Amino acid sequence: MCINCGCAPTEGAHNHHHHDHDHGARTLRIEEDLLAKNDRLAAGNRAQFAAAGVFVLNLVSSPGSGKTTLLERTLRELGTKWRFAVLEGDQQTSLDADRIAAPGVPVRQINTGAGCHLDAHMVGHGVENFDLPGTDLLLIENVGNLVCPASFDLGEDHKVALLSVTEGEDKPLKYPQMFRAAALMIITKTDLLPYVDFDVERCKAFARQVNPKIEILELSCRSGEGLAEWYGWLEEGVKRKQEPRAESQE
Ligand SMILES: Nc1nc2c(ncn2[C@@H]2O[C@H](COP(=O)(O)OP(=O)(O)O)[C@@H](O)[C@H]2O)c(=O)[nH]1
Ligand SMILES: [Mg+2]
Repeated sequence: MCINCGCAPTEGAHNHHHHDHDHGARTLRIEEDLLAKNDRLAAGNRAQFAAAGVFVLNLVSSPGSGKTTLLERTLRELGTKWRFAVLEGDQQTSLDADRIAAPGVPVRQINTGAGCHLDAHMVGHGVENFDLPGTDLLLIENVGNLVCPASFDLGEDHKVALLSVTEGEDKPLKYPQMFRAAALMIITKTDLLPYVDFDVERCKAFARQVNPKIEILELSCRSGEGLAEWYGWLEEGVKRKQEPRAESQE
């Protein structure tokens, strides 16, 4: 377990000062226990979401990449088409949950305190008061952090990694675990491209280098460019998730 943040890094990470081998072995065991427990709880969440036919996304990025802005815009434009629910993760404050407050959309804030990621246990409790069978899409905004949330399965269908053009195109290479864990990378704030040295094609190539299967969208919540493709991606996911239920109801 990482002594600094209390979370469990994986492969290759963890070059802290474990000169003592026994201590290292014990640390590894605790990490495995922690992740195994999280995976069990995540499987429970996933079963619950599948039974309810809810499409669940776990939005991950560094702080400020535009997660809340994208949620706000999506709810504003699709909030009458589908039934949404939102979980907002942050260390402190309910600022993001307050921003999200949209008529008829249940929003729940989860404060992690010193914790740098959401885990399956928090999400399981977070959705307790949601009407899941009456929900099409559950959007989870994770704590802003490109490292730790990669290791924690919440029971989501997909992790979606946002990367804004002000962050540099090398981030998929620097934080490969996150981009490997994500099904979709969204390059955000494309309206700012004229002002920054961000090479979109290189960024895409880096992302595909660490995850050949990753899907990629580019959008701007300011100009609206690319939002239609994002909505299309969401729609496909919702339909796919609801198909098995629609068939069994025939
Ligand atoms: N220019 C521009 N700014 C954006 C865009 N999306 C978000 N922002 C700004 O980026 C900052 C951080 O956004 P926020 O949604 O809070 O990021 P989060 O920390 O990932 O939730 C805010 O000042 C937003 O207004 C965009 O598409 N274009
Ligand atoms: Mg936010």
